[in-house]
Formats: sequence, structure tokens, C-alpha cells
Amino acid sequence: MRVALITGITGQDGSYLAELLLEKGYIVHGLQRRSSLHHTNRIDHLLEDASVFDKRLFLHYGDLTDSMNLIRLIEKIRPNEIYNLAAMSHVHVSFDTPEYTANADGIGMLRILEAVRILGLTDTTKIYQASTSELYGLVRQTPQNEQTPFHPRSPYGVAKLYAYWITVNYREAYGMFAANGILFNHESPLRGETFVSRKITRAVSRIALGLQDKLNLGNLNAKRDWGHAKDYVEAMWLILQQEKPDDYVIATGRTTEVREFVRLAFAEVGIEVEFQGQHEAEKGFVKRCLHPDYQLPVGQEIVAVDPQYYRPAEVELLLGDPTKAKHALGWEPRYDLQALVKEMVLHDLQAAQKDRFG
Ligand code: NDP
Ligand code: GDR
Repeated sequence: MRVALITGITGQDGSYLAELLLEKGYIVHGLQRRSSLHHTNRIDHLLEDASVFDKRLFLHYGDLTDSMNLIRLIEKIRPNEIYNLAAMSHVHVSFDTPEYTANADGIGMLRILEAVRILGLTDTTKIYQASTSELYGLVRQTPQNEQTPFHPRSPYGVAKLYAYWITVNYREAYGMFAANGILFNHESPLRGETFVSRKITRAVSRIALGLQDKLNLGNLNAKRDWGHAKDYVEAMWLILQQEKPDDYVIATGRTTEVREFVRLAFAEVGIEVEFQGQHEAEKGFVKRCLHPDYQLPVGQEIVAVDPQYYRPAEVELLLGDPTKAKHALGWEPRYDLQALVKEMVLHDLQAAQKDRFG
């Protein structure tokens, strides 16, 4: 049986990846941080499954900032595959916690590579690094592919740039199977609630049910290449199944404005939004309600811009070119944006119904 170690198993991608690897028959070990509150919600369905928990799924306390812990765990687990998904993954928050972000998101990957090298596991352990389209940052060219120059725009992006290059460096220096997936934004009902997609679908559901008045957002002009996390964890696995380690862009090849994501999400509950005004004065109003269950007064303000959500430096446009992944990995996304938004809104509507009716 193949053995995998997932750092960041309690996150969005960690949950989908653990599920995928368990389906494929792997023994899965996950690194979790100690927390004062319950924080395994995204993998509770796996932990409660008696057929896997304690038999093929094991959790270990640890942290990417703790080398000794990582060495000890990797020595004990001797994984065939390590997926380094752990990170302080919020771009805006990284401006408030730049040093910690560099330590966890940048040096964290070095600690894993070094642990594998020191333990003499370079020939037996393949390593995946969760690289990101935030590496491209300032727009130089679109669509962005594996040859596009990097210019990160946040402490998060810069930390991930270090992790990207140290992965390439250990591959070249020590012949390790170390590979980067340069993943563009991917979302799901498991997405953290402060990322823009989930913030929108959650607010739309709560506004439709009368639990919230308005959705406050930052830059509505930003464009992202949004896919579904379920498709993207499949690409991570495929990257480690190749004969040779390499780096791949994983994206849908389509880009959409934040403003349009808002429109699509409200459309799922039959509410047509009309935007008026510019910059900080821009607002979204109810134009029409087409769903019998979700009736709001026409003209009600339901979206506003709040500059507190602006970032000190912004990434305006991301559009990925997944041609290499399509040809080399045979990877194609199954979800389009419409299907993604629908799934997220439906999920959040159910959660909002529970909040409203108990
Ligand atoms: P999440 O924020 O949902 O999950 C991050 C995970 O990392 C959580 O399990 C978190 O634990 C854990 N973590 C954070 N800091 C540490 C640390 N110091 N030591 C150990 N664990 C830690 O992120 P996603 O699942 O969305 O993303 C997975 C990875 O992919 C991240 O590295 C992210 O930067 C990267 N990425 C994500 C993209 C996306 O669009 N989702 C696109 C490209 C790259 P806890 O639950 O305790 O907070
Ligand atoms: P991003 O995702 O920064 O691309 O990083 P996020 O959803 O946070 O922002 C996307 C875009 O939306 C704009 N925006 C807002 N963002 C948030 N969070 N909240 C708001 O209210 C808001 N209003 C507008 C942002 O300015 C931005 O332009 C994600 C993370 O998962 C990273 O870990 C990952 O590496 C990249 O995607 C690819």
C-alpha cells in the first residue's frame, strides 16, 4: 500500500486530497496543528468512517515551523508521497503577518526537503509543493504559463516564490522527485469563509433568507481564473505519478471579474443585481427578483465597496494556460464556473436555512 503524508490536511485542499487518496487505497497521514477549538470539520466525515480511521487515516500534531517535529514524523511515516499543502494561505493577512508567512510558507518547504534528504529518503519519497498563481502577481503576459516570469505582489507570494525555487533547486541539486503545481484559484463549499468566492456565496444565501442586509467587498475589478478544488487535487496526484518531476500550471483557461462572480451567485437565488457608481462609491442594487422564495425590494442596496478589503498591492488579472498539464498529465477540469457557483450557493443556502430555522 502506498503511504502519503499531507500537510494542511485540515484545509480545503487537504480534505479533498485525503478523500481522493483514501479512495485510491493509500494509507494517509495528516499533519494537524494543535488548536484550542475543534478544527477538523472538513475531515470529520473521514475521521468518523470506521473503515478508514485508525486503519488507513492517521493524524499527527505538528507545524511547518518545527523542523524536529517534521524530521521525526517523516522518519516514522516514511511516506512514498508528501503533499505540502500547509500554509498561511490568505494573501491579505500575509501583509499583517509577513515574517510568520515567510517562515511557514517559504522555509516550511525547505524543512520538508531537508528532512527527506537528511533521512536518506531522496530515492523513495516524492514531494509536491503547493505553488500558486500568486507567483505571477504583476501582469506581464496572459495567459500565464510555466514560462511566464514571476513578480509576486504580497508577502504570501514572495514566501511561495522561495518555496517554488527551493523545490526546483533540490530537484536539480540532489535529483529528488520534487514538483510544483502552480495552481490558480480553486474554490468549493469547503473554502474558507474569508476568501472572496465563499464570502460571496455565503452572503448571497444569507441575504436571500433575510439574515444579512449587505455584502461588503474590496476590489470588484480583480479577475481570477477560478476552478473547483476537487478537480485540482486530482492534478496534484497526477503530478506525483509522472516518471520525471516537473512543474505544471493548473487552471481553467478562463478568467472572470469579482463583480461577475457576485452577479452569478445572486442569479442562483433569482436575484438580478445592477451595479452603479465607480471605485469606492460603487454599489449593487436589486434589479429584479425572479425566484418566488427570495423576494427583496427592487432597488435595495445589497453590495457595497469597503476599502478595508483593498490590499496594499493587488494582483489584478490571473488567467492560466493549462496546456502542458492537459498534454502531459491528461488533466482537464470537470467543473465550469457556473457549476462551481451553483454548488457553493446551494451548500450555503442549506447552512443559512439551519441558522434561520435551527
Ligand atoms: P487552507 O487555508 O484551506 O488550508 C491551509 C492548511 O494549512 C490548513 O490545514 C492549516 O491548518 C494549515 N497550516 C497553516 N499554517 C500551518 C503551519 N504553520 N503548520 C502546519 N499547518 C499549517 O488552504 P487551501 O486548502 O485552499 O490551500 C492549500 C495549499 O495550496 C496552500 O498552501 C495554499 O497556499 C495553496 N494554494 C491554494 C490555492 C487555492 O486557490 N485554494 C491556489 C494555489 C495554491 P489549520 O486548519 O490549523 O489552520
Ligand atoms: P486570492 O483569493 O487573493 O486570489 O488568493 P481571495 O479570494 O482572497 O481574493 C481574490 C480577489 O478578490 C478580491 N476581493 C476580495 N478578497 C477577499 N478575500 N475579500 C474581499 O472582501 C474581497 N473583495 C475583493 C481580492 O482583492 C482579490 O483580487 C487565493 C488564496 O487561496 C491563495 O492561497 C492562493 O495562492 C491564490 O488564491 C491562488
